[in-house]
Amino acid sequence: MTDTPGREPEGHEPEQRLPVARPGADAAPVERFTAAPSIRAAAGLTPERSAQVVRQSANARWVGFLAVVVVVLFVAIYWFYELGAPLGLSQPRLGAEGAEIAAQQVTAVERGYNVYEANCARCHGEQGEGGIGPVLNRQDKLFAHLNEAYLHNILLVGGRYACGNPASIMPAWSEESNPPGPLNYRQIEELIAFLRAPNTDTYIVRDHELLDPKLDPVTGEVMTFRGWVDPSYTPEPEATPYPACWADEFASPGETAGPSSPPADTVVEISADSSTAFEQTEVTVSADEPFQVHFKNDEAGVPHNVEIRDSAGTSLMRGDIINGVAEITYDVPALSAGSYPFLCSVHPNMTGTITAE
Ligand code: HEC
Ligand SMILES: [Cu+2]
Repeated sequence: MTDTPGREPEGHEPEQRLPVARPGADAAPVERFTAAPSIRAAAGLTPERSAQVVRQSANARWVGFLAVVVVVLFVAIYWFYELGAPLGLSQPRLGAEGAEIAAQQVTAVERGYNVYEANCARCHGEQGEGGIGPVLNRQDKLFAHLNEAYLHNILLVGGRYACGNPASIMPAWSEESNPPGPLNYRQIEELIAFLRAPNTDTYIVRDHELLDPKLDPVTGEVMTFRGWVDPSYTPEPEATPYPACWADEFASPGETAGPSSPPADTVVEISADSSTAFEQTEVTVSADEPFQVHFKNDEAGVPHNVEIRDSAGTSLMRGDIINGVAEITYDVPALSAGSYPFLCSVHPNMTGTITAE
C-alpha cells in the first residue's frame, strides 16, 4: 500500500498536507466540485487530487448516462423494428404477413411437393387426383376433412386412421410411427404445407437436394406447380360435410331406395384382381336392355366398386363399394347403343369399357 493514490510515497516528507494554511490571496487551483475539507483531510488528499477525483467521477457518471441512453434507444428502436412501428410506419419484420414467414412457407411447400411426388403420387396421383388411394385434391375434401390435424394423424397412424380398416394398404409415414416410417418430422411438416397450399400461388419445382429450379426438358422453362386448396371455396349452404371416412362418400342413400329395376336376364362378370385393376376391361351387353353386373373384389382388404359413366363423364350407375374379398350384384339400367367407360370410384385409374350393341 505504498502508492495509494493521493498519498505520497513513504519516506518523502509530504510537500503539502491538508490541513495546511493557504496563502491568503491564492485561490486553490480547484474546481467548484471539490470534496468537503473534512473528507480531504481524512483521505489525505491534496486539493488537486480531490478535484481530480471529483472530475473523474463526474466523467464516469456521464459515461454511464450515455451508455444507458444508448441501451434504451437500442431497445426501443429494435422493438419497433421487430414488431412494427405504431401508426403503421413500418411493417413487423416477422409479422403474420412478414416476408420472412412467407418465404419460409414457400420453401416448405416446394420441399413438400418433392416429398409428395416421391412417396405419395404413385397411389394418390401426381395431382392428388386419386388412383390406388383416394382422391386428395377435391375442394370439398380439402375444405375441412383434410385439415392439418387429420393429415398429421393419418401420416402418423397410417391408412387405417381413415376408416378404421386395419388392412389398409397405406402405411404409416412418420419416423415416430410404430413401426417407424420413412419421413422425419420436417418432411411431414413440409408435406402438409404442400397438401394445404393455396392454388392461387405458383411454386417452383426444385431439385430436392440442390434446390435449383428444375427446367422442363422440352420447353426449357422453369417447371412450376400450384397448390390444391382454393382459398375462396365455400361448400354449398345445404351440403352435408364431407364424411369422416372417405368410403362413406360413395354410400348413396337415394340409389338403394326406390323401385328396383326389373330383373335382368343378362349378367356380366367383372372382377378386380389383386393388382388393383379390373380383370375384364372390355365387356359387351345388349343395347336398351337392363342388365346386372356381378362384381367380385378379389383384392383382400382393398375397397372397390364398379361405376359406369357416359362419354360426358356423368355417372349412370355407381355400385356400392365392397371391401375385398367379397362379391355383389349391381342392377344397371338399360344403355342405348354405344360404349361407356367404367371405373372404380375409389381408384379412378381402374378402368374398362362397356359396349352396348
Ligand atoms: C400404397 C399406396 C399409398 C401410398 C404410397 C400413399 N397412400 Fe395415402 N392412402 C392410400 C389408401 C389405400 C388410402 C385409403 C385408406 C383406407 O381407408 O384404408 C389412403 C388414404 C390417405 C388419406 C386419407 C384420405 C381421406 O379421404 O381421408 C390421406 C390424407 C393420404 N392417404 C395421404 C397420403 C400421403 C400424404 C402419402 C405420401 C406420404 C400417401 N398417402 C401415400 C394409399 C396410399
Ligand atoms: Cu378400386
